Amino acid sequence: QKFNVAVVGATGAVGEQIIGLLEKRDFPINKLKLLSSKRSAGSTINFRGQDITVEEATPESFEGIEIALFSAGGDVSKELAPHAVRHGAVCIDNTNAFRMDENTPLVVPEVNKEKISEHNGIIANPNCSTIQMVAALKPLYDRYGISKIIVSTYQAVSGAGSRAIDEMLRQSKAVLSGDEVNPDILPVGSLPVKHQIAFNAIPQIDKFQDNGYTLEEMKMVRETKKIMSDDALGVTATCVRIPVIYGHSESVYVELKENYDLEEVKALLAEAPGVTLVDDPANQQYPLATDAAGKPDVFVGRLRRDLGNENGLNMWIVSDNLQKGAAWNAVQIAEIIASERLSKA
Ligand code: 11C
Repeated sequence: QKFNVAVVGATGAVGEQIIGLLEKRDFPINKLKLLSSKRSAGSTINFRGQDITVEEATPESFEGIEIALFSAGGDVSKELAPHAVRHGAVCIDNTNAFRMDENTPLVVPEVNKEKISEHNGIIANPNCSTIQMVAALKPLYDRYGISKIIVSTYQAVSGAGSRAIDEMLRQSKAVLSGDEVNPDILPVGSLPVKHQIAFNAIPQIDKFQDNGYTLEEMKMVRETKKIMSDDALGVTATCVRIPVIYGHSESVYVELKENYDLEEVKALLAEAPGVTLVDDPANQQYPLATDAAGKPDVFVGRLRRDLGNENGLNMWIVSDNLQKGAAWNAVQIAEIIASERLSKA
């Protein structure tokens, strides 16, 4: 059996990676429909040697579609995912639109793939900075329990889209040649104040909420509790944009519920699915965004015990935000749905 698949947001940074992964993974596709906004429709994208014309996404685009992968922004998902469901498709949504909806599973396959079967037509893909953190922490959560997570992120500009990448490169050249920088996109395109990203670190990703945290920080708090199915789990986040193109890095402090053996922690992480341990300080080996870029794994290193709390553990977690943080997690979910359907067929 092969599936009729739609990719909504096909011309965007994440959509491009989804299409590349569907091809690379040899996903069982009967017909691939590539959808976008009216503005981007009409271009062609090559898939398995054939040029496919990108069409404007409308409520009727989903007729006959069985699996729809959305990454065209929350408003598009809110408007069109219900139509895709009406036409019988299962939607895997990469936006914030349905993540905290209690009828929508929020899934990282390494953590809670059993939730996929509880869907009502939509499965939400978490935020990139959350995905890589929970994938790395899951084996420790299962073995020791976790009471508190304190995370600071160092996030790549590609998280804010391809225009933010262009802005960072343009500003870098401008600084080096002594020209005006003229910030235009970051930290948040729709807000009036902009800041320089080149040679800088901006402690704001997305809009501020009434509680003083940004939306990105609150996504990490809420999504982590939902994915781990643990409302009592303490999470506090500070999210920072840095001038890196691909790959979010995270400094994570976790307080485990019991004392641990550091060598056992390393062994657990070395065996964890989707996780690669890179932790060899004597040889200056630790995860780097430049090494993670383009790869599906979550890389973990700099493991060390807190000096004051024997249950405290510090670590450094890096992953390509467009791969495991977005496209790969979504395609993994699609693969699980496809294999379940195939096993029932
Ligand atoms: C960033 N994490 O790096 C954001 C991008 O909710 O899926 C992903 C936004 C989301 O700017």
